[in-house]
Amino acid sequence: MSDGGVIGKLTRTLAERRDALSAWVGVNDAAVAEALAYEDFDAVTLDLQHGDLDFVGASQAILAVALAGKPTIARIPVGAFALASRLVDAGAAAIIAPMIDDAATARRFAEQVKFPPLGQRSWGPRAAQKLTGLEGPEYLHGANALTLAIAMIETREALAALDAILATPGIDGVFVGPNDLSIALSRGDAIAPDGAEVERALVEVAARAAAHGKFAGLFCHDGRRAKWAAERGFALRSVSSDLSLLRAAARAELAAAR
Ligand code: 3PY
Ligand code: MG
Repeated sequence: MSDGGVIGKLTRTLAERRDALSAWVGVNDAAVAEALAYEDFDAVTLDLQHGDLDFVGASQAILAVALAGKPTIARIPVGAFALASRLVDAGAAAIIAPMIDDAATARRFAEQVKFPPLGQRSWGPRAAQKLTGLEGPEYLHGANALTLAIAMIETREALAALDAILATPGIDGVFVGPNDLSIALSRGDAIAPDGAEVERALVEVAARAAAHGKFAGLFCHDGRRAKWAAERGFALRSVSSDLSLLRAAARAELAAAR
């Protein structure tokens, strides 16, 4: 019986090491995800909410990342739960859903990622069977444990409903969006992802997730923040983004050249 192949790697890393660093990609070209996959990341996240990625581009990127031996996480646009099903069929190991504000929305999301009896995912795991090494009934029975549904916590409503979201069947973990959370906490006044209000909320999110036996994740704009977050109990952290890395490298080389 397969251990879940490249898709199963994400679940194993989170369960065994509680430490997964993900690249963050918005460019709709598999070559970008592929290049980052060959660096020492544990996973690559494709951003279909704020990046240019579309479904076909994401499907191709998932395969390129898999060839590098890494699992892919996909972030869907707000409420695009049908797309979550298509992305797990295409071989995404996890889906991050933004702006999950209550248990009912968390449930609707998880239902599209998980097969019955846990959810209502429809059968059609095109690339997912190959990438898990599980076929037919083996995939049907193994997929729910290998394919993660991750709810984003980035509003006041989500913080208020945190326990209910974490207790939702099929939700495997939560992922904080510190930019939106800071906008919400300041009532539209500021973008302060590293501010004191967000940091207070992060302590609470990590503690509540641990109490529910689920993992917490954080969007981190750089490696230093990702290390800081690990020390505060965030198992899954993104590190910078494709375009930020490109611009930072350009600035560094130009400074060296001048
Ligand atoms: C946020 O910080 O709000 C995010 O969603 C990260 O992309
Ligand atoms: Mg956000």
